[in-house]
Amino acid sequence: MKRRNFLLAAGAAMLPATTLTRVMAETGHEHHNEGETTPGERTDQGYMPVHTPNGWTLPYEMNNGVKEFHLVAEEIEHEFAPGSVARCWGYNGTTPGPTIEAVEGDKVRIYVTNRLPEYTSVHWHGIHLPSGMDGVKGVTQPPIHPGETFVYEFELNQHGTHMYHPHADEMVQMAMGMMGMFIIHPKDGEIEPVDRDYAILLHNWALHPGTRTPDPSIMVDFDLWSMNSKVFPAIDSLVAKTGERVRVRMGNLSMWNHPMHVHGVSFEVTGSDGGRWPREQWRKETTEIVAVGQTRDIEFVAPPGDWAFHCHMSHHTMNPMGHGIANTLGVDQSGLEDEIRTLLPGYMAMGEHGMADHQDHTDGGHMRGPENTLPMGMGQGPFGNIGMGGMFTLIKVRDDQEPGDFSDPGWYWHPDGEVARRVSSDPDFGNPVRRGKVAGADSDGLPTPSRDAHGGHGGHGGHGGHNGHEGHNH
Ligand SMILES: [Cu+2]
Repeated sequence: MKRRNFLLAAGAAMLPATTLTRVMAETGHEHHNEGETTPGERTDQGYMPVHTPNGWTLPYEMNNGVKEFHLVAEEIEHEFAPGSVARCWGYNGTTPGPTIEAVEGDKVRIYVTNRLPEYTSVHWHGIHLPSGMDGVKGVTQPPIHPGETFVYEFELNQHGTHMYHPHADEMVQMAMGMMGMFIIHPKDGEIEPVDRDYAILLHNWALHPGTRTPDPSIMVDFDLWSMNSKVFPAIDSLVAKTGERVRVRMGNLSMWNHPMHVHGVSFEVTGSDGGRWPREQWRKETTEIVAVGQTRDIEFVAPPGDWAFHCHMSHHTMNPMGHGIANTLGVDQSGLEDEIRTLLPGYMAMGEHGMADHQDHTDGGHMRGPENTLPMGMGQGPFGNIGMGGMFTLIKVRDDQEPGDFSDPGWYWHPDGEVARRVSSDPDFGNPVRRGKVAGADSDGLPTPSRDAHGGHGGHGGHGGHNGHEGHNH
């Protein structure tokens, strides 16, 4: 029995690769490093391996010039963030499955063993291959039934950021987490070398409050928005040394497009599953939509600081919330709260001033919330609660982060005078220029902009009133 098979049989397949390596070291057995890569160190083939935050890269074995990989489709227990654990489906013990890495020109042989309760298949998304290796159940191959192992073999004739996922009962299998990244490095090296290469798979989940299994029938009302199947604050930070060239490869196998935004830099969009684009096609952006089924590579030179990196769909940076509930913004619910408490002891009305108070109540222990369900926003920063969750993480860039060191450096220490600060606690401070009708004591409470700022007041009769800008004209 091969060493690797022994470990898999011992249940080590449930452990992340780093743990697996440690287990191997601790057992004192000799093990070869073939196919295991270290982010930050170039491989024998000359490429810089990718780093998959919260994830790992699948080791391979060379067999007569062919790179052999082995994927196991199986049910797993997955934690989205502390306080939310679900029964999901993935590969080799994780969702997303391990990242597969290879080089243009490589011959690959990928074994797929099915340990799910239903059939499956694997489609190699964006990769050029013989039709019969394309993994569409019923079209190009029979199903891989539970207990069976199929083999896929093809030669890689392209480079770029690709993905893998089933094309068999895919509504269920994708909703349960079956997906992974497939990175092919160019055989002739990069136009411009990168120092850090990150791979992130975007996904959505309908893990309804109080439940433990994702609901595959949901089409729009998702509860969790994830990077590599984790939600903030459990998503690893992306780290870099000041001045390093960072590439972030993003794939999207969710049901929504995600406009991914990086603070602090204008990045260049440099590639996709079509490969790294020619230089003249690179374009500057600060937000790039990664549409469903697409991959996009972005690159930037890292400036020092803590920089938010997130989807710009505002709901995608929140955690589970009720759908289809009444809008309570600006509504005094104090009477209602007492009535509901007679039916639901402990009920707490919220949302009158926005939902920011939700996290304070949850953190303060006033409100327990449903079992196995995260608060809408969670995570503590150096300045208090972080008002975002879901598809959100930080890019942490430090002058003294060693090349190849991917450990989290903690919070940024801002130089003196470089943090936004309070200069007044007076709401009337500074006489700012304003237009429109401001909600207040003499209004009906609705902050409706006035459409007749010039019409209804008998001309420019020298009134200052709410229209402060007119004062500047005199
Ligand atoms: Cu999004």
